[in-house]
Amino acid sequence: MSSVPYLTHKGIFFPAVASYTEEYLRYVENEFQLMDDDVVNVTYPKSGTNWMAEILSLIRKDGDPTWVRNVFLWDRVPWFETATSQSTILNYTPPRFMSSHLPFQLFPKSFLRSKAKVIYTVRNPKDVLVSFFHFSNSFKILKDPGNMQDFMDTFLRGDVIYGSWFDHVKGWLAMKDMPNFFLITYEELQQDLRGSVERICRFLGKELTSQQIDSVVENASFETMKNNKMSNFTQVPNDMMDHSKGKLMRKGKSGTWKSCLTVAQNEHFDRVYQENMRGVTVTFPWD
Ligand code: PPS
Repeated sequence: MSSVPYLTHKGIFFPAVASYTEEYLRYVENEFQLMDDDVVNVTYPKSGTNWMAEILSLIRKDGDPTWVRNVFLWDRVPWFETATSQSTILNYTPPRFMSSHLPFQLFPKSFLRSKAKVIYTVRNPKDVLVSFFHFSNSFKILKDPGNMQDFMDTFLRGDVIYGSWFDHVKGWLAMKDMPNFFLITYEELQQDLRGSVERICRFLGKELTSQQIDSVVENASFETMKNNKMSNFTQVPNDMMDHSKGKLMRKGKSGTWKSCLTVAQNEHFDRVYQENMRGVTVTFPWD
């Protein structure tokens, strides 16, 4: 396995590249001011972040796809924990739509004093594992995952960027009864994208016509996003991503873990899941 180093901040790994620094992560947690009209797309990695960013971009523009076809996704819904996004965020015309993979304990403290809205998308962790495994082979700022068994062990220990899936999800679920927090799953987006878009619009207080919602659904579909170079990561520089080894828009399906994990791996995963999720009252589509 390669030894790409990681930055460790408060026990959580981050890519060791210029955009992540301890100083900036401390600034984000303690000084970054969320505004009441901010909307933050929060996820654990590989859970549908870019999909939700595309949906939100389209909702923001009332279904008009011009913005998503002409501006990079990371400029439309910038990641606020990366120092390199700071100027985009400072120059963003409100309401700001931003993304974050931060666990709750590292999220801006100002959130608790604001009415900023968080949309938290969760995905079946077995599909997250598989998606993360493949992405780690192509995204050069991530450690070489080794084989699936190696990576499953690493993932279940939480020794991946942004920490343990279990801690991330349980940390954010503490917010589930707050009026400015919206919980949705990747699987719900898959099963009923239109209904999900309608629910997201209601949460955002945004009224779209039926045709505008049709346009959001059509332009946020896997096929359309896969062909949109502003959203599909094909324009990520080669020094960061080896495009011959993988892509962001890989399968876009639920349940692909079934053909990737052995029976024994699946049983082990289930045991670790049960232990870690004991006491969690939310029922997910995969439970
Ligand atoms: S990242 O790198 O953490 O920001 O990745 P993230 O965007 O969270 O997750 C990538 C997975 O989301 C899938 N994806 C989609 N699925 C269905 N429809 C649409 N429109 C869509 N857009 C992205 C993408 O294919 C990755 O999942 P896998 O299982 O690897 O295909």
